[in-house]
Amino acid sequence: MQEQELFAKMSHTILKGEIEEAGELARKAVEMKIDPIVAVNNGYTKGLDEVGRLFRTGEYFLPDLVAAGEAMKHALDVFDPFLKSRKTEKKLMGTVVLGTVEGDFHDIGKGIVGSMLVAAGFEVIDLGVNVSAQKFLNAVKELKPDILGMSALLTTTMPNQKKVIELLEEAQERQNVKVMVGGAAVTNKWAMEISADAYGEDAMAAVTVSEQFAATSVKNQANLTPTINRIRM
Ligand code: B1M
Repeated sequence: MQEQELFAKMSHTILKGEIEEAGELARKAVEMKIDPIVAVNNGYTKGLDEVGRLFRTGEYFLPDLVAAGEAMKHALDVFDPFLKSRKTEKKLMGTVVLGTVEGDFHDIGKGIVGSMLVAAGFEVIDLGVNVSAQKFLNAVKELKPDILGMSALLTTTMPNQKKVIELLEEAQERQNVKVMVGGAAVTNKWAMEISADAYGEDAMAAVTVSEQFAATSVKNQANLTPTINRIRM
Protein backbone atom coordinates (compact mmCIF):
# COMPACT_ATOMS: atom_id res chain seq x y z
CA MET A 1 0.00 0.00 0.00
CA GLN A 2 1.24 3.50 -0.87
CA GLU A 3 1.49 6.15 1.85
CA GLN A 4 -1.24 8.34 0.34
CA GLU A 5 -3.63 5.41 0.19
CA LEU A 6 -2.86 4.56 3.81
CA PHE A 7 -3.49 8.16 4.90
CA ALA A 8 -6.84 8.20 3.06
CA LYS A 9 -7.84 4.97 4.78
CA MET A 10 -6.81 6.35 8.17
CA SER A 11 -9.00 9.37 7.62
CA HIS A 12 -11.85 7.09 6.56
CA THR A 13 -11.65 4.97 9.73
CA ILE A 14 -12.08 8.13 11.79
CA LEU A 15 -15.00 9.30 9.68
CA LYS A 16 -16.69 5.94 10.16
CA GLY A 17 -15.60 5.51 13.78
CA GLU A 18 -13.93 2.19 12.98
CA ILE A 19 -11.91 1.63 16.12
CA GLU A 20 -10.16 -1.67 15.37
CA GLU A 21 -9.38 -0.69 11.79
CA ALA A 22 -7.87 2.61 12.96
CA GLY A 23 -5.48 0.64 15.18
CA GLU A 24 -4.61 -1.82 12.41
CA LEU A 25 -3.69 1.02 10.06
CA ALA A 26 -1.50 2.55 12.76
CA ARG A 27 0.32 -0.79 13.08
CA LYS A 28 0.67 -0.84 9.29
CA ALA A 29 2.21 2.65 9.39
CA VAL A 30 4.69 1.47 12.02
CA GLU A 31 5.58 -1.50 9.80
CA MET A 32 6.07 0.87 6.85
CA LYS A 33 8.30 3.03 9.10
CA ILE A 34 6.11 6.08 8.60
CA ASP A 35 6.66 8.79 11.19
CA PRO A 36 3.66 8.61 13.58
CA ILE A 37 3.30 12.38 13.53
CA VAL A 38 3.14 12.39 9.73
CA ALA A 39 0.49 9.65 9.88
CA VAL A 40 -1.50 11.54 12.50
CA ASN A 41 -1.36 14.84 10.61
CA ASN A 42 -1.88 13.49 7.09
CA GLY A 43 -4.28 10.69 7.94
CA TYR A 44 -6.25 10.60 11.16
CA THR A 45 -6.45 14.34 11.83
CA LYS A 46 -7.87 14.94 8.35
CA GLY A 47 -10.67 12.56 9.33
CA LEU A 48 -11.25 14.35 12.64
CA ASP A 49 -11.43 17.71 10.89
CA GLU A 50 -14.04 16.33 8.51
CA VAL A 51 -15.99 14.84 11.44
CA GLY A 52 -15.86 18.27 13.09
CA ARG A 53 -17.18 19.87 9.90
CA LEU A 54 -20.00 17.36 9.54
CA PHE A 55 -20.92 17.86 13.21
CA ARG A 56 -21.02 21.62 12.67
CA THR A 57 -23.29 21.29 9.64
CA GLY A 58 -25.64 18.94 11.50
CA GLU A 59 -24.85 15.87 9.38
CA TYR A 60 -23.06 14.12 12.25
CA PHE A 61 -24.23 13.82 15.83
CA LEU A 62 -22.59 13.37 19.20
CA PRO A 63 -22.24 9.56 18.90
CA ASP A 64 -20.29 10.12 15.65
CA LEU A 65 -17.99 12.52 17.46
CA VAL A 66 -17.52 10.00 20.27
CA ALA A 67 -16.77 7.15 17.85
CA ALA A 68 -14.30 9.30 15.92
CA GLY A 69 -12.55 10.23 19.16
CA GLU A 70 -12.37 6.59 20.25
CA ALA A 71 -10.93 5.49 16.90
CA MET A 72 -8.32 8.25 17.05
CA LYS A 73 -7.34 7.32 20.60
CA HIS A 74 -6.97 3.70 19.60
CA ALA A 75 -4.56 4.66 16.82
CA LEU A 76 -2.64 6.90 19.21
CA ASP A 77 -2.33 4.03 21.70
CA VAL A 78 -0.49 2.11 18.99
CA PHE A 79 1.79 5.05 18.19
CA ASP A 80 2.45 6.19 21.75
CA PRO A 81 5.31 3.78 22.62
CA PHE A 82 7.01 4.64 19.32
CA LEU A 83 6.64 8.36 19.93
CA LYS A 84 8.03 8.08 23.44
CA SER A 85 10.79 5.66 22.46
CA ARG A 86 12.37 8.41 20.42
CA LYS A 87 13.43 9.84 23.72
CA THR A 88 17.08 10.67 23.54
CA GLU A 89 19.63 10.07 26.24
CA LYS A 90 20.12 13.78 26.69
CA LYS A 91 19.66 15.31 30.12
CA LEU A 92 16.23 16.22 31.42
CA MET A 93 15.06 19.31 29.54
CA GLY A 94 12.61 20.39 32.20
CA THR A 95 9.29 19.55 33.75
CA VAL A 96 5.93 20.27 32.18
CA VAL A 97 2.60 20.11 33.95
CA LEU A 98 -0.09 19.57 31.34
CA GLY A 99 -3.86 19.49 31.45
CA THR A 100 -7.12 20.31 29.69
CA VAL A 101 -8.96 23.11 31.44
CA GLU A 102 -12.09 22.83 33.50
CA GLY A 103 -15.27 21.96 31.62
CA ASP A 104 -13.34 20.49 28.72
CA PHE A 105 -12.94 16.77 28.12
CA HIS A 106 -10.95 16.83 24.87
CA ASP A 107 -7.61 15.11 25.37
CA ILE A 108 -6.41 13.81 22.02
CA GLY A 109 -4.28 16.83 21.11
CA LYS A 110 -3.00 17.18 24.68
CA GLY A 111 -1.96 13.53 24.57
CA ILE A 112 0.03 14.08 21.39
CA VAL A 113 1.70 17.16 22.84
CA GLY A 114 2.55 15.22 26.02
CA SER A 115 4.06 12.26 24.16
CA MET A 116 6.15 14.53 21.96
CA LEU A 117 7.43 16.46 24.94
CA VAL A 118 8.45 13.19 26.59
CA ALA A 119 10.26 12.23 23.38
CA ALA A 120 12.02 15.59 23.42
CA GLY A 121 13.36 14.90 26.92
CA PHE A 122 10.83 16.63 29.18
CA GLU A 123 9.24 15.10 32.21
CA VAL A 124 5.51 15.46 31.69
CA ILE A 125 2.99 15.41 34.49
CA ASP A 126 -0.42 15.07 32.89
CA LEU A 127 -3.24 16.23 35.14
CA GLY A 128 -5.83 14.93 32.69
CA VAL A 129 -9.00 16.67 31.54
CA ASN A 130 -11.48 18.99 33.26
CA VAL A 131 -8.71 20.35 35.46
CA SER A 132 -9.80 23.17 37.77
CA ALA A 133 -7.78 26.36 38.14
CA GLN A 134 -7.12 25.45 41.77
CA LYS A 135 -5.71 22.07 40.74
CA PHE A 136 -3.36 23.74 38.23
CA LEU A 137 -2.23 26.16 40.93
CA ASN A 138 -1.66 23.36 43.43
CA ALA A 139 0.43 21.49 40.87
CA VAL A 140 2.57 24.57 40.22
CA LYS A 141 3.11 25.10 43.93
CA GLU A 142 3.89 21.48 44.72
CA LEU A 143 5.71 20.26 41.63
CA LYS A 144 7.44 23.51 40.64
CA PRO A 145 7.38 22.74 36.90
CA ASP A 146 9.26 24.86 34.37
CA ILE A 147 6.23 25.00 32.11
CA LEU A 148 2.50 24.86 32.68
CA GLY A 149 0.61 23.75 29.56
CA MET A 150 -3.12 24.20 29.20
CA SER A 151 -5.24 22.83 26.40
CA ALA A 152 -8.75 24.08 25.47
CA LEU A 153 -10.86 23.02 22.52
CA LEU A 154 -14.07 24.85 23.27
CA THR A 155 -14.66 28.56 22.99
CA THR A 156 -16.61 28.22 26.23
CA THR A 157 -13.64 26.76 28.12
CA MET A 158 -10.89 29.04 26.78
CA PRO A 159 -11.64 31.62 29.52
CA ASN A 160 -10.57 29.01 32.05
CA GLN A 161 -7.00 29.39 30.78
CA LYS A 162 -7.23 33.05 31.73
CA LYS A 163 -8.66 32.09 35.12
CA VAL A 164 -5.63 29.90 35.83
CA ILE A 165 -3.20 32.68 34.91
CA GLU A 166 -5.09 35.10 37.17
CA LEU A 167 -5.00 32.61 40.01
CA LEU A 168 -1.26 32.11 39.53
CA GLU A 169 -0.83 35.88 39.71
CA GLU A 170 -2.94 36.17 42.86
CA ALA A 171 -0.91 33.41 44.49
CA GLN A 172 2.33 35.10 43.36
CA GLU A 173 3.32 31.99 41.43
CA ARG A 174 3.09 33.47 37.94
CA GLN A 175 6.75 34.47 37.76
CA ASN A 176 7.83 30.94 38.67
CA VAL A 177 6.46 29.18 35.61
CA LYS A 178 6.16 29.68 31.86
CA VAL A 179 2.59 29.28 30.67
CA MET A 180 1.87 27.72 27.28
CA VAL A 181 -1.63 27.49 25.87
CA GLY A 182 -2.96 25.53 22.92
CA GLY A 183 -5.87 23.55 21.53
CA ALA A 184 -8.14 24.00 18.54
CA ALA A 185 -10.04 26.95 20.02
CA VAL A 186 -6.92 28.87 21.00
CA THR A 187 -5.14 31.48 18.90
CA ASN A 188 -1.96 33.46 19.25
CA LYS A 189 -4.09 36.57 19.75
CA TRP A 190 -5.89 34.92 22.67
CA ALA A 191 -2.60 33.80 24.18
CA MET A 192 -1.34 37.39 24.10
CA GLU A 193 -4.62 38.71 25.47
CA ILE A 194 -4.40 36.52 28.55
CA SER A 195 -0.65 37.14 28.98
CA ALA A 196 0.41 33.55 28.40
CA ASP A 197 4.10 33.16 27.60
CA ALA A 198 3.52 31.01 24.55
CA TYR A 199 1.01 29.65 22.10
CA GLY A 200 1.54 26.19 20.66
CA GLU A 201 -0.19 26.02 17.32
CA ASP A 202 0.41 22.28 17.10
CA ALA A 203 2.41 19.62 18.91
CA MET A 204 5.63 20.40 17.03
CA ALA A 205 5.34 24.08 17.91
CA ALA A 206 4.65 23.15 21.53
CA VAL A 207 7.90 21.17 21.62
CA THR A 208 9.91 23.92 19.91
CA VAL A 209 8.60 26.55 22.29
CA SER A 210 9.33 24.30 25.30
CA GLU A 211 12.86 23.71 24.03
CA GLN A 212 13.33 27.46 23.74
CA PHE A 213 12.18 27.88 27.31
CA ALA A 214 14.59 25.14 28.39
CA ALA A 215 17.45 26.82 26.55
CA THR A 216 16.72 30.07 28.37
CA SER A 217 15.80 28.23 31.56
CA VAL A 218 13.26 29.97 33.73
CA LYS A 219 15.15 28.95 36.80
CA ASN A 220 18.64 29.76 35.58
CA GLN A 221 18.02 32.85 33.51
CA ALA A 222 14.92 34.50 34.82
CA ASN A 223 15.88 37.68 32.97
CA LEU A 224 14.69 36.42 29.58
CA THR A 225 11.01 36.56 28.82
CA PRO A 226 10.36 36.01 25.13
CA THR A 227 7.10 37.48 23.85
CA ILE A 228 4.55 35.23 22.28
CA ASN A 229 5.12 36.74 18.87
CA ARG A 230 8.81 36.06 18.96
CA ILE A 231 8.42 32.47 19.94
CA ARG A 232 5.37 31.62 17.89
CA MET A 233 6.06 28.91 15.28
CO1 B1M B 1 -15.72 17.98 20.46
N1 B1M B 1 -15.86 19.75 19.67
N2 B1M B 1 -17.22 18.36 21.63
N3 B1M B 1 -15.57 16.13 20.99
N4 B1M B 1 -14.58 17.71 18.96
C1 B1M B 1 -14.84 20.13 18.68
C2 B1M B 1 -13.66 20.79 19.35
C3 B1M B 1 -15.65 21.10 17.75
C4 B1M B 1 -14.77 22.13 17.02
C5 B1M B 1 -16.52 20.31 16.76
C6 B1M B 1 -17.36 21.20 15.88
O1 B1M B 1 -18.36 21.72 16.30
N5 B1M B 1 -16.98 21.39 14.66
C7 B1M B 1 -16.65 21.75 18.78
C8 B1M B 1 -16.16 22.99 19.49
C9 B1M B 1 -16.81 24.26 19.00
C10 B1M B 1 -16.24 25.41 19.70
O2 B1M B 1 -16.34 25.58 20.88
N6 B1M B 1 -15.60 26.26 18.92
C11 B1M B 1 -16.87 20.60 19.73
C12 B1M B 1 -18.01 20.45 20.57
C13 B1M B 1 -19.09 21.48 20.39
C14 B1M B 1 -18.13 19.42 21.51
C15 B1M B 1 -19.28 19.19 22.49
C16 B1M B 1 -19.80 20.47 23.19
C17 B1M B 1 -20.39 18.47 21.74
C18 B1M B 1 -21.67 18.25 22.52
O3 B1M B 1 -21.67 17.64 23.55
N7 B1M B 1 -22.74 18.79 21.99
C19 B1M B 1 -18.64 18.21 23.51
C20 B1M B 1 -17.94 18.94 24.64
C21 B1M B 1 -17.52 18.01 25.73
C22 B1M B 1 -16.62 18.70 26.72
O4 B1M B 1 -15.42 18.70 26.55
N8 B1M B 1 -17.21 19.33 27.72
C23 B1M B 1 -17.61 17.55 22.64
C24 B1M B 1 -17.15 16.24 22.86
C25 B1M B 1 -16.25 15.60 22.06
C26 B1M B 1 -15.88 14.12 22.26
C27 B1M B 1 -15.68 13.78 23.72
C28 B1M B 1 -16.99 13.29 21.70
C29 B1M B 1 -14.60 13.98 21.35
C30 B1M B 1 -13.27 14.14 22.13
C31 B1M B 1 -12.64 12.83 22.49
C32 B1M B 1 -11.35 13.05 23.23
O5 B1M B 1 -10.67 14.06 23.12
N9 B1M B 1 -11.02 12.06 24.01
C33 B1M B 1 -14.72 15.21 20.46
C34 B1M B 1 -13.98 15.38 19.25
C35 B1M B 1 -13.23 14.17 18.75
C36 B1M B 1 -13.95 16.61 18.55
C37 B1M B 1 -13.22 16.93 17.23
C38 B1M B 1 -13.97 16.27 16.09
C39 B1M B 1 -11.77 16.56 17.16
C40 B1M B 1 -10.89 17.13 18.30
C41 B1M B 1 -9.50 16.55 18.19
O6 B1M B 1 -9.13 15.66 18.94
N10 B1M B 1 -8.73 17.02 17.18
C42 B1M B 1 -13.33 18.52 17.19
C43 B1M B 1 -13.39 19.09 15.81
C44 B1M B 1 -12.03 19.46 15.30
O7 B1M B 1 -11.17 19.89 16.01
N11 B1M B 1 -11.83 19.31 14.04
C45 B1M B 1 -14.35 18.80 18.21
C46 B1M B 1 -7.41 16.46 16.85
C47 B1M B 1 -6.34 17.01 17.78
C48 B1M B 1 -4.98 16.40 17.38
O8 B1M B 1 -6.31 18.39 17.61
O9 B1M B 1 -6.86 18.91 20.03
O10 B1M B 1 -6.60 20.76 18.32
P1 B1M B 1 -6.20 19.44 18.82
O11 B1M B 1 -4.66 19.44 19.18
C49 B1M B 1 -3.64 19.90 18.34
C50 B1M B 1 -3.35 21.39 18.48
O12 B1M B 1 -4.48 22.17 18.83
C51 B1M B 1 -2.25 21.44 19.50
O13 B1M B 1 -1.51 20.27 19.24
C52 B1M B 1 -2.39 19.21 18.85
C53 B1M B 1 -1.68 18.35 17.85
O14 B1M B 1 -1.19 19.06 16.76
N12 B1M B 1 -2.56 21.48 20.93
C54 B1M B 1 -1.71 22.09 21.80
C55 B1M B 1 -3.55 20.91 21.65
N13 B1M B 1 -3.39 21.15 22.94
C56 B1M B 1 -2.27 21.88 23.06
C57 B1M B 1 -1.64 22.38 24.20
C58 B1M B 1 -0.48 23.11 24.01
C59 B1M B 1 0.06 23.33 22.76
C60 B1M B 1 -0.55 22.81 21.63
O15 B1M B 1 0.20 23.64 25.02
C61 B1M B 1 -0.20 23.37 26.32
